[in-house]
Amino acid sequence: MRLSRYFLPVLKETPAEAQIVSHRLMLRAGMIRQASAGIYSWLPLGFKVLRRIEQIVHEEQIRAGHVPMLMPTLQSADLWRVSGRYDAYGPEMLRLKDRHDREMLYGPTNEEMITEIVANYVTSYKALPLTLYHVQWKFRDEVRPRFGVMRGREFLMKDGYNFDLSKDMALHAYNRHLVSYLRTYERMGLQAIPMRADSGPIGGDYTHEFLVLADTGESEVFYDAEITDLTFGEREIDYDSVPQCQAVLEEFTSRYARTDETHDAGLFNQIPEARRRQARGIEVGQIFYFGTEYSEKLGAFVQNEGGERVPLHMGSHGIGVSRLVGAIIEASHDEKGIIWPEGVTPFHVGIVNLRQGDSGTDAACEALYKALKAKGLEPLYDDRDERAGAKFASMDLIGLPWRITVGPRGLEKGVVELTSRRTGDSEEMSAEDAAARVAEIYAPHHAHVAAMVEPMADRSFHTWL
Ligand code: P5A
Repeated sequence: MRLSRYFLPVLKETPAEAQIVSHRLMLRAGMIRQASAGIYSWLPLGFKVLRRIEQIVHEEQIRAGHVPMLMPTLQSADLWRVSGRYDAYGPEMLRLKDRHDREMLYGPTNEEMITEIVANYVTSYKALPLTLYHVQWKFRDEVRPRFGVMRGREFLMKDGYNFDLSKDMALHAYNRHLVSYLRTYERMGLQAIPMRADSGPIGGDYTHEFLVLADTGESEVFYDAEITDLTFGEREIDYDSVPQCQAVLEEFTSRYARTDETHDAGLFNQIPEARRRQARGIEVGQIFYFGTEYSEKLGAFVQNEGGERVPLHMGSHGIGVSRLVGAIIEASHDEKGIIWPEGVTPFHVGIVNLRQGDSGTDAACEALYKALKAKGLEPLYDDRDERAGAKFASMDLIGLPWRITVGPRGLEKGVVELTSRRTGDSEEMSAEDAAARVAEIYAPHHAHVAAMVEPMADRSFHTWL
């Protein structure tokens, strides 16, 4: 993309209404614009990051064997009366009426709708196990929408629902989700710690929240410092394997890590004092197992192997896709702006032309731009007629992890400069070498996708490429 043809309305001033750094930077970097309280337009740069995050979520869900679909945002009140949640949900639910005076609502979640679908089509245990998910906008009329996309009223969520024959199988689905979430967050450059939590209006006995540690987080958390040494890394997990998923769950949940809702001071104090941590965190996901409550109410039963009619065991699993954009910025920025992890960056590399209009420099930038695109990368070429200082400031603000600077002085020596946004370190090299180096840096991120195309072909993965 050429910056002169893009829409990147960066702000010089710090917007007064934004209280936390991610909100300020998203406004300053021209990523979002508030439409009304807690409701945002996603401007091109913000939209690109949102899509990158969504893409990773899809890839990891599909890798875990879960099946994508799409349900509507508007739901009928009647469905929620069957589950009893129409009245229980309270003022957080946005209720509306259509022209025939039928009561509708903008879905805050989809347990009822998906259970109704499964109840209508799934009749035998042979169709199980089944996990369906979608990525769809939700609405929760939060009392205090704040911090930009972190606590929105309209927000994008990945929500998945498992249907299983027994509690044991549903707990395998729970573990499988925990494992896939760990991998999902790590690909986004985040450490998200699973913590014992409270189930709230979703209900159920088993639930973990995933928290990214940050001073601006809305949740108070207590944990054993050892947990922050754990990483999921490059391990290959067979998601169908009960013992493998169980082992990962145990590894990541055996140390003390709880939100304030489930905090137990007695247990916490048994951890050696030097390892006890009290901090704040951003909740970027939550998983639940809640048994047969929704299935019984909405009629989701199947015939088991013995021919008996039994209710399905269910759980639901959510990732805050739009909240993640803010959470990643909270975890990765400096005084100059955002620093995108390679996994989610809106563009792979920025090209800064130090002397726009100089025929030699322009030609070198054009050639580099084409060479990067030919390697499957998306460069953002700052071809505006601006001072070098202004170009650097914009690049630092929008946070692309790599920048290639092209100027007449370097070109005389046959070099450009490759700079890391994170460390600030620069290295001179030929334009060809710079393009090759950037391609190499991103190779592991692209390999995630390449490795999946073959085995996942039968699950229509290609539609997400
Ligand atoms: C699980 C999926 C559920 O709704 N039903 C379907 C279950 N869980 S949850 O914890 O309530 O939400 C899942 C994730 O959505 C994000 N989230 C929000 N993001 C931005 N603004 C909000 N107001 C908001 N509310 C929830 C969180 O990341 C949460 O973990």
